[in-house]
Amino acid sequence: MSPFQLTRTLPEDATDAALRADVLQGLTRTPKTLPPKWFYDARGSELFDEITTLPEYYPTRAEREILLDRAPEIAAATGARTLIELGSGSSDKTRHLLDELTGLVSYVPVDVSESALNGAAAALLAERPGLRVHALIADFTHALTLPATPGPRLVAFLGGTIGNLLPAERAEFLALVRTLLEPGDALLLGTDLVKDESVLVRAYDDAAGVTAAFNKNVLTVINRELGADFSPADFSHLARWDPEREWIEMRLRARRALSVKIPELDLVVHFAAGEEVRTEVSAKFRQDRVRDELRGAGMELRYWWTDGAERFALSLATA
Ligand code: AVJ
Repeated sequence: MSPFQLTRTLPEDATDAALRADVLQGLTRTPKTLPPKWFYDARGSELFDEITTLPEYYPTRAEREILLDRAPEIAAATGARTLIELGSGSSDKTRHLLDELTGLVSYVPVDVSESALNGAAAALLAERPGLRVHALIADFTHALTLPATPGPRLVAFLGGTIGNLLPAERAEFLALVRTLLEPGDALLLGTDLVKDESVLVRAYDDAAGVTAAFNKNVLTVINRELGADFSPADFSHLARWDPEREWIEMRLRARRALSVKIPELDLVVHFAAGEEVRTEVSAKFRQDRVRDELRGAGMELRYWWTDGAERFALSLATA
């Protein structure tokens, strides 16, 4: 059997249908919203990679520090023979973990991007001959059918991406993860932590303007995919901290009153001068909230690891 298998659980046109539905819904409601998953076309993924190298954007470095420090403990605590990574992208952040999980026989990266999966698998197979890679093209916020691979299994959801889900979506997602776990399996979860507002806002509104370009890229995606005529220059980038809900919101604010045609949806969208579209929520956590939400989904927090500056946490939970 080939060491690499790719399984598509999403129809080829699923992305298209989902984008249309999200844009129609999001731009015809008040206040207007767009889901963050549409940032990540090839250009958006490139901009995100650039964000992770910015001096202001600490989460990637903080998580890497924890993974480097704790990978041996994670390997010992889980004895994982299969690693399932949700939203694996380029699998870069998993490398330290893979290096330490010496008993690993199967790696199951799950992502909506086929190109990311192929690239990641090729790199890994070169480094780890003998490892079986079973890549899944799937939207992990919906049901997941996993390949039959040996346990114990470790499910990893890194980067703090869980913060992009709203509380109800988070509960639903964690309940889905719980259904993937058999006795002896574990979840490794990355969460960004609540901290000083100015540090958080700078991380989402960097001096070089990379995050602004990333935010506006969603307009370019809608132009290309749905024939819309957004001028990104008509919008300004905003990052706001919501102290009650403890999340960062990214928004795009119309600099003047304007209308945008979206031919593929037979839609004209009007923006008032100063009107804002929420494009991303990035929730920040405290240990209590992580423990409570895991427990609400039938899991128990076993380990809580932070970087030295306590900016980011990795949680290990079991069923
Ligand atoms: C990839 C979802 C973890 O929320 O910090 C970076 C995306 N948005 N800068 C985050 C993002 C703006 C990032 N995640």
